[in-house]
Amino acid sequence: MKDKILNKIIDKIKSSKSFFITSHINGDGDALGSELAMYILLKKLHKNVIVVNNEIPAQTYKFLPKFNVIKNKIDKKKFDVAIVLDCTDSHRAGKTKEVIDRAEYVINIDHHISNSFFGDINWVKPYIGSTSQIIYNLFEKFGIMDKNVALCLYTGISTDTGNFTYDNTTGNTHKIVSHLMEYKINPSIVYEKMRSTCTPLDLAFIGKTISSLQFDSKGKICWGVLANWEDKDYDLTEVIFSTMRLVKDVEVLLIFKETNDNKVRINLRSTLDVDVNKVAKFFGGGGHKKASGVTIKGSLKSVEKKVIAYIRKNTNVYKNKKMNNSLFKHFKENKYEQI
Ligand SMILES: [Mn+2]
Repeated sequence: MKDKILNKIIDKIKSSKSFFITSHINGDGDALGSELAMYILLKKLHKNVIVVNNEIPAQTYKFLPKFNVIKNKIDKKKFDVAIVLDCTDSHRAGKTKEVIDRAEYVINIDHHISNSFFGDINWVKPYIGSTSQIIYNLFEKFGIMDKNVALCLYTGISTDTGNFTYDNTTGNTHKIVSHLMEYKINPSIVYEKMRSTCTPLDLAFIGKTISSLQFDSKGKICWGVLANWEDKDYDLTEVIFSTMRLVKDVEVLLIFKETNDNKVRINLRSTLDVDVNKVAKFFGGGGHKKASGVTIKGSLKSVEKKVIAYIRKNTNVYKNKKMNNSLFKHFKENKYEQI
């Protein structure tokens, strides 16, 4: 099955001339890494190819080879093929959706369980940790690999596996990474580039967010609110999540962000068994079992209440009877609000 789809994609690439590559809004390491690897592949095959995203990516990623080819200007041209990477739905691509819709043929390559199969061909593998890991097979088939491609794919895989710590990290992930490492990737440089991104002001902002975190009375759900988050030129969501993850026994993590149009953007993470994709889906969003997102209309307070109540009632967050008593006691003594 896998080879059938893969071979169809290879045939389509071989027989087409012009390509448009895009991904989801606010591209992360996997989105950008897989886009740039694909760009390099198509260039090597002497194709006409451009990469356009909803916005110019965060400067954090400028260490990626060919970073500057990523533009955010919509081209009126019609392309033979649009390759959409790491994107659950063409709407998630933001303003590049119109170019996808115009393309003669759409190749959708993704690993989100909530993918809507919007392509003419859909190479969707929800059980693989990253889009970069999926497309590695394409490079294998073409027999094309070099240091630049390896760095792009490594960055994508490393990003979406939480530096090889999430449970989507498999033996196969390590096998692929072992091959990529032959191209002299320096993991500590990639890690530092991705991690050390904050300014002192960002740190103050993170501190403020962390000090106002809230917990449910059993200490299983932890959530925070990002104020004025749209003013930041770098998305601090993952940095804040990684700090929230330090709290013992917490199973569901949420970050609420107010948008200017009376909507609230919510990012959800799960550390154990709770399926946050189902939660996001209920409210009209989606993603993965352990990482998902949704935007809901309404005020921050009402959305917060609705979503937390839904998680408490409709997920297995309290299945594990062991309560987080130590945490509860600790926070009771402090200023943390309980509900
Ligand atoms: Mn991804």
